[in-house]
Amino acid sequence: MARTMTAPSDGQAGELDALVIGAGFAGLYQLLCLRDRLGLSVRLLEAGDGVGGTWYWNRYPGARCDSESHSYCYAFSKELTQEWDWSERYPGQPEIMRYMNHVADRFDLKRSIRFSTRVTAAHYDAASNRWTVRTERGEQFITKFLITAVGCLSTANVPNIPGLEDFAGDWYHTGQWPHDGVDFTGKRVGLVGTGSTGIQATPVIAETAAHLTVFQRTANYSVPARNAPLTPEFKRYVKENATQIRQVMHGTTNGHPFTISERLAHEASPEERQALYEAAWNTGGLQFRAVFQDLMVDKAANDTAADFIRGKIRQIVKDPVTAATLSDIDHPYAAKRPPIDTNYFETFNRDNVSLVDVRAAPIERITPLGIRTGEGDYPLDVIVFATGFDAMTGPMLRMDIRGRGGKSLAEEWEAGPRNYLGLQVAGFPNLFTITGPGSPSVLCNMPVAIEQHVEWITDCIAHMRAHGLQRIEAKAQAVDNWIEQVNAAANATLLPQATHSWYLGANVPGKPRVFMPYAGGMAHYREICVEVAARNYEGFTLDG
Ligand code: N01
Repeated sequence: MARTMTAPSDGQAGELDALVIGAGFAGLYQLLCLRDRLGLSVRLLEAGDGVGGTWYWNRYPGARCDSESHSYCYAFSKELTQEWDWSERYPGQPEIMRYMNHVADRFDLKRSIRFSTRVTAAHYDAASNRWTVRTERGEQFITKFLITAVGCLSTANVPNIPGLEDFAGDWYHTGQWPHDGVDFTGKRVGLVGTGSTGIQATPVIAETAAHLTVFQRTANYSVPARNAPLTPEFKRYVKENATQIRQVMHGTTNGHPFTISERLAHEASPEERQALYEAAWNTGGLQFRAVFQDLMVDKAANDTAADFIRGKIRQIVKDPVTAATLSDIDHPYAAKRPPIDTNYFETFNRDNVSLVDVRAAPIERITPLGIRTGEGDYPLDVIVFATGFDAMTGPMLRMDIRGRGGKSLAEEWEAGPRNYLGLQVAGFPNLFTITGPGSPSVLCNMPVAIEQHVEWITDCIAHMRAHGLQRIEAKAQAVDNWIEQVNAAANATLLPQATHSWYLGANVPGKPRVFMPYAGGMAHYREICVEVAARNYEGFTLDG
């Protein structure tokens, strides 16, 4: 029989004011805001045995963030910004974990977190206006507000390739990496997938594996990251200019600490364009996408960037067949999430690395000895699946969430996610979804998107308490209007042209093809959210 856990944080008796699911960037800050700023009784439930969210699970070789360190962190606390020093331009997974543990300890958050506790179900009861949340351990929590901070990329997508169960070697998904690491020394390793993860892992695995075979289905663009230790001058600059840096991040489309050029690609001569791309290539990182204003909206402009990168791949990779396969890219640059790398293309010049084109000859099955494609057998000791995630909706739908009248979220989202502002689903009162589909989320530097959502939710709950309001629920009409805006924003860009992208759910067989994140830009989205709140939470029903 299920045990009812009604003791909330800090040992007080009774039901919870709020329950938060997930101890990544979003959950930790939401806990802090609700517990310490609003004084609510809050409990956070986390499946892992530590904080970190996506970084707790993604410990694969080369795991590192693509956002620059000084922008991939919280901005809400001046003291925190001043006391923390990042060591490299991009933070590696272990350093991000140190940071998140530092935050959790500094703000005394762990006492309100229950680790190793996976939420399996959350059901709403209209009569009591309460959510009952159940866990895999058989516990039950009652809460007024339920906030999911489950991340966008936390449900591993292991492809359903026949024969995997018979494989005699070891296999791993990068998003569920063993905490004590994997030793590739002397092993024949096969890596499936060439998204951001595969592109980060390839050079590192190649250093120790006897042989690494990369199985590529879709060729991908990548720009050098140019990671390096941060200089004392840069660290000082970050601390002295924290406010200005934050203003830049808040003013841009993607929440990064650099601005997007106002020039259009065709305004520059071919020589000038080449020089600008060359400079951006040398600078490295996601700034490459910001060289011209129209790279994400005008195919002809995008082609100029795409051709430049294809040319670089052909220059770097010595074997012409491998170079042709790596540069045969079928979608606009950055229409899929653009990876950045450290020696990815260079790695294919190593004697112990080879590329297999599984678009030309698809993987047929996994045999006890390795991977079989339409062209032959590849004997392997280890298979690494860098095959991504059931993104955005997956983490929500693997819980049995039921709103008014017992309607499940799975039913509500059968044809794709539907909500208002990415924050609330009609029929699911008092449930907030941090960085849910329909919000900028994965198109933005995540901590920026997360802080905006957490603060909006906190202000909303504070408003409700100040006005004696008990329930908030998105109106169906507001959802319809918002979905139209989400679709219009995506269609105004080149993003939907990458038809196999996980932004569209296309990487998971059977998943509805709906462009999930809001592509209208973080700065614009923030304004919309501010206006909605200022208009007395327009589009929501609030009642006592
Ligand atoms: O996953 P992906 P990811 N047979 O979905 C291939 C974030 N991230 O883990 O394109 C063969 O992008 C698939 O092929 P195709 C970032 O937002 C951030 O790399 O579907 N291949 C593709 O090549 C990123 O976008 C950081 O044809 C199969 C690959 O697997 C997101 O996570 C670092 C296959 C999957 O690429 C996901 O990236 C790393 C099959 N059956 C990741 N199934 C940061 O720095 C799939 N593939 C913050």
